[in-house]
Amino acid sequence: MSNIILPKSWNMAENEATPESVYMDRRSFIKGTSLVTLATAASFYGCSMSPTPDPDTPIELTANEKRSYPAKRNKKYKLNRRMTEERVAASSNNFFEFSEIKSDPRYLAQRMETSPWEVEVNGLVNKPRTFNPDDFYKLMPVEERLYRFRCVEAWAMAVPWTGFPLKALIDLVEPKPSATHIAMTTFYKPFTAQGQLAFWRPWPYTEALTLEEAANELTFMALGIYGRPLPKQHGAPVRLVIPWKYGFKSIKSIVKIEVIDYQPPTFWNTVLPMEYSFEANVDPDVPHPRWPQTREKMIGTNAVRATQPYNGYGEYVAHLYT
Ligand SMILES: Nc1nc2c(c(=O)[nH]1)N[C@H]1C(S)=C(S)[C@@H](COP(=O)(O)O)O[C@H]1N2
Ligand SMILES: [Mo]
Repeated sequence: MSNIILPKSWNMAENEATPESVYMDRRSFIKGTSLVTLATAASFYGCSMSPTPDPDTPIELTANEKRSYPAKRNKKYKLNRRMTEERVAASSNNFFEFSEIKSDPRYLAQRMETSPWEVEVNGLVNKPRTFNPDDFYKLMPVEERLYRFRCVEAWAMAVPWTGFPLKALIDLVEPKPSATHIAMTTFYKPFTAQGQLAFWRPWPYTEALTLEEAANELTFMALGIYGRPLPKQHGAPVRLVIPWKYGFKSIKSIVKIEVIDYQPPTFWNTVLPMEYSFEANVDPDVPHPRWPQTREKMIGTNAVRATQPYNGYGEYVAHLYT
C-alpha cells in the first residue's frame, strides 16, 4: 500500500507542493463518498458562485484602524532572514474554508463578510465578554512584530504582524484556577466558504493551546499584516499567530475563544493524527511522512534554510516542554 505521497525534490516549484490534505481526501473518497452526494455538493457550489470582489480594491479603514496603523514595531523580535514580499504572502495562502489551492483564497476569501464581526470569549472565566475588532484596537496593547512562520508543508515566510499578545486578552477575562486550555473556533458559513461543503471534514476549523502556551509572550493575535488590517485571505479580521508551532495551529478568522479544563479535539489533529500532532512544535528531528522537516523553502524565493527547533524561538518556549 503506497498511497502516501513521497516528498518531492527540494527544487520543486511552489505550486507543485502537495497540500496538507491530499492523503485524507483519497482515503475518505474511497471510504464514503457517493456520486450523488458529490453531485449535490457540486451543484451548491455552482449556484452560489458569485463574482468575487477584486483583492486589490483598497479597504476603507475604520477610525480606530486609522489611528492604529502603522503600529509601533516591538524591536525585541528580530528576523534572521529577509522579509517575505507582501504580495507573495498575500497570494499563497492556506485557508481550506475557501480552497485547497494556495492561489485561490486571495480571490475566494473576498466573499467573506468581516464587518460586523464578533469574538465571543467565555468558558472558565470570571468576566466572559464579546468583543468586536474595534474593541481590540481600543483595549489591547497593539504593536507590530516581525516573526518567522513555518508551515508543516515545509515552506516558510517572515512577515510583520500587527496585533496584541493573547495574554492581554486572557488577563482581561480572568480565567478561573481550574482552567488548563483554550480552544478557538473559526466561522462556519458553508455557502460563503465552499470548502466547508466538504462534509467529511470536522468543520468549523478549531485549534487549541495549553493555557501556558496561550499566555506565552510570543503568542500573538494578529489584526493586521504589513502595516494594514489583515487582507481576508490572511484570516481577517483577527487570527492567531504562534511562531514556534507549525502554521496550522495559527487559526484564522476567529469567532470564539473558550477557556476550558481539558485538551479539546482540533481540526488537523482529528483529520490525520499521525501527521498533525496536537502540540505541533516546529522540530527538524521529528520526521513527517510527506514533507522533509529538516529544511524549509522561503516562499517567493529559491532560498532553502535549515529548520530550527521551535522555529528558532527556543529561548522563549523550550522551558514549556521540559
Ligand atoms: N480557519 C483556518 N485557519 C487556518 C488555516 C485554514 O485552512 N483555516 N490554515 C492554516 C495553515 S495550514 C497555515 S500554514 C496558515 C497559513 O496562513 P497564511 O495564509 O496567512 O500564510 O493558516 C492556518 N490557519
Ligand atoms: Mo500549514
